[in-house]
Amino acid sequence: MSTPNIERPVAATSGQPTQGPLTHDELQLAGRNHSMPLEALHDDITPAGLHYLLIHFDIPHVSPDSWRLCLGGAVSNALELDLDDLRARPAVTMPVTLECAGNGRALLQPRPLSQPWTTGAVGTAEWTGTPLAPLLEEAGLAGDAVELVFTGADRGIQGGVEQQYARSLSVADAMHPEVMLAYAMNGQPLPLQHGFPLRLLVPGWYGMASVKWLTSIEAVTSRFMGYQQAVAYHYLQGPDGPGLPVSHIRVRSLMVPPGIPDFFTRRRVVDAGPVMLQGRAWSGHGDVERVEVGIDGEWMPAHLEPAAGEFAWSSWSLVWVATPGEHVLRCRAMDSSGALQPTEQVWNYQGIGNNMAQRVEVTVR
Ligand SMILES: Nc1nc2c(c(=O)[nH]1)N[C@H]1C(S)=C(S)[C@@H](COP(=O)(O)O)O[C@H]1N2
Ligand SMILES: [Mo]
Repeated sequence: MSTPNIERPVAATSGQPTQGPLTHDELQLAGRNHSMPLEALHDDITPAGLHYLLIHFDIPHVSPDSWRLCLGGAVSNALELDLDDLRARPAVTMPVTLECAGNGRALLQPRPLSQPWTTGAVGTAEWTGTPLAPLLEEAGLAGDAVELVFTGADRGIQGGVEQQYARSLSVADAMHPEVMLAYAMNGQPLPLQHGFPLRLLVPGWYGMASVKWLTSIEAVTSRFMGYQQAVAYHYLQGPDGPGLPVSHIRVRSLMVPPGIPDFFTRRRVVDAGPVMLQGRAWSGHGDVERVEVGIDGEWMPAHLEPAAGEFAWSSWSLVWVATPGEHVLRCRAMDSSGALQPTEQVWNYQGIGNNMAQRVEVTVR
């Protein structure tokens, strides 16, 4: 099976990973899909406008008046709900750290051609919605239902396949209590770009699972083989699959780059003396247990605060006494599964899950 890379434009540049300069196609994607500026790591909650954004196709135009969510397929009681129906149901609000599976892709060498993220494809918003499990219970899943397929209103072509953006979850995964249908972000109706009027939210999983502009949930009796499920989002060593499907977020930490940036290179300039290094760390495989900061290759434990929520990042800090000269700062986290961020790249064909420890070069004056 040929497995073209997930967010790669089907254009002259698609094909093998490259060592070459950034392509026009990557630039187009980078302009549409922005990172979170790392200085936003200062705050528990990322303002919607600073939260990273990933949209494969176009933002669909959805009219809230005619919009309906259809829950059907292998169920005994198909449901059709409008936004008021969903808002009238029990509501939960939860901070959730969302990260794109492709975060770190453009730092890989060679570079898989797709959305060229460096490190900022992450954000933590306070999402409000209604839990999915009770809705599935009301719909009455058939005994032979194995998965739920979640389909968005957006449509496009990827890997030569015309499609609606769609992903599935096993019945067991979909029934997790934290999985919700979200209609608000940071206390406001979902912004258009984040899935208005409704999105799925699967806390702990990389972002691809959290289908935006949700229009239907279908219970199916065999595994869903749509493009975003069966071709994209696999850990692979080459173009041929199947590889391992991508699910939960790998442990990662990031720091607010200290001092001030150079405009063009963004290299940091810092004054000598005590500098408060701080950042955030998160994992979809359990709590963050430790964060270490590397100063010129020497690792030191950082102070770690409790997470803002079960599926939200934790804040960390460490005072560094900066001495004049050139320095390399890094950070790495370990989670309760024992996973530790690598300091060297671990390459894969789609450029997925690259949680290599961040590296910040600093000139101290
Ligand atoms: N319908 C739809 N849902 C989608 C996508 C999309 O392109 N279309 N992108 C996915 C990917 S790859 C990610 S990382 C997250 C990004 O969510 P955000 O833009 O709200 O940060 O949405 C996911 N849900
Ligand atoms: Mo993503």
